[in-house]
Amino acid sequence: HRPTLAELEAARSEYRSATFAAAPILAGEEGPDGADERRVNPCDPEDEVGRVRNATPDEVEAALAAARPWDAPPEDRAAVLKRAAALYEEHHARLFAICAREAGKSLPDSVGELREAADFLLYYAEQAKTLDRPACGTFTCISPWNFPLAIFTGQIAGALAAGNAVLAKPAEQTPLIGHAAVALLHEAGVPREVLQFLPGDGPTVGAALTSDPRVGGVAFTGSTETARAIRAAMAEHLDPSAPLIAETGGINAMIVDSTALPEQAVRDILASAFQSAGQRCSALRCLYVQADIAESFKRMLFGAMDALHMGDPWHLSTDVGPVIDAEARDDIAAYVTAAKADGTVLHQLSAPETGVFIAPTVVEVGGILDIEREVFGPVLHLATFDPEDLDSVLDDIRRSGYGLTFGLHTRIDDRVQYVTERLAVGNAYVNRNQIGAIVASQPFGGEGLSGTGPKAGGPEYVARFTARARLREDGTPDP
Ligand code: TXE
Repeated sequence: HRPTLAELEAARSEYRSATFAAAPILAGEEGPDGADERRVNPCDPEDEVGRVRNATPDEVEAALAAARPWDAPPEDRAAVLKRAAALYEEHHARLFAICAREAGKSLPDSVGELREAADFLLYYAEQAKTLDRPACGTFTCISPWNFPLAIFTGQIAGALAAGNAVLAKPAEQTPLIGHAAVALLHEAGVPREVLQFLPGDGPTVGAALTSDPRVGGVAFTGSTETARAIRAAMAEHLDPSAPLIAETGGINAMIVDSTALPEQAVRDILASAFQSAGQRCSALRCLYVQADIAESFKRMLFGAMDALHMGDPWHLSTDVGPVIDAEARDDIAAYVTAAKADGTVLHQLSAPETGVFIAPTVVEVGGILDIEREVFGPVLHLATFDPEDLDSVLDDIRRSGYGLTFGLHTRIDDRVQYVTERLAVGNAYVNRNQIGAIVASQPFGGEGLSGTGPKAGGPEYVARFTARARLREDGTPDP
């Protein structure tokens, strides 16, 4: 379903000032009433989007005790997941509204979230019918705030398709969207003891849900650091056969050589680096431009940046919305301030006064190795290279240790093959925008520090949510 402009306008007027609530959804009795922690719009601190009550330790325990794998036949599970996709579509206006007001997502981004979430449900429903191994038991799904509907739903759908019980913990920043999604999954027919919802903090609720021996597997998307903590907790407390499906960050590069079509490269760079205010794990972080075209290319890039419009994500003219919250804004702003002090800021737009905005910024660097960490915002690093040094650019990119996305703009066919053969990245994009998953046709996932695979939206994903019951001939488990 691609909403029309009129539908988007209707969603805006219907849900502009509605309030939402999130609290645990358990199989058995739920704890105290009353969601009391306020959630406000990152664009407008006066706009209360809703209230949240996090899961108590007793509720986490009750959820772990009540969880039951989904013993319905695969065809029935598939039918329920497909019904859920239809319900998501039916309730699109409400979901768009929460995505925009809780997560600062632009309307096109929210439309993308819903389409990806629905596609995951439909695709994994089909995969459910082809599995020949049993479920792991209870799966914990821990998701980030930057794709609060698509990633949240994709993890749950994968685990459910394989017949697991699911304990879903949304990111602290986006419980309202998670709550709405779980309510629709239940309405579609997922039993309550099969899917429970536990909003709460990472170090409390998240840690409890990844260090209990009753958990048979964990799906996680977020930072590499948290993935490491979860892996350590699992190694200590869970059965060694319990899988960890981790999708983490990236310091993603793009190379633009002198044969590239500059208009096309600029358009793709703006989308890759600044869409969603750069808060995508797939986002372009470090652009390498061939030195002999660098001056003219920079002029063209900065001119195009000047035309970007920052503001309320609900205005269709908005290209760059806010970042997720004040903490993220302060963190990115401190990074940009330090770059300014070093004299490396090449270009910067100006941000609106209210709301947690970071203006798109370009910082000059010597290469990826000068970037200390993944800055999760609209900050693009720029380096130049001489064509005879292409190999050292590739070395530099490899040494970051990440391997999520990579982009190349060139019209030299041999170079495409040369470069892509030498980089271990999950998704490489040639002469196009570095985006994420296109379910069923472009599976998405990373190598190295960027994750464990298998790729979301691809044919192997759901099978990872099953028990490794099979052994190879030499007696070792077949992953
Ligand atoms: O992630 P966190 P944040 C990466 C990206 C970015 C960073 C920041 O690198 O810079 O994450 O996002 C839960 N045990 N990506 O700070 O902290 C937490 O509650 C169990 C990549 O939000 O890792 C939340 O639900 N769970 C990316 C989830 O982990 C714990 C998408 C993610 O939080 C926990 C978003 C613990 N000890 C961010 N600590 C992508 N690949 O798309 C935290 N959590």
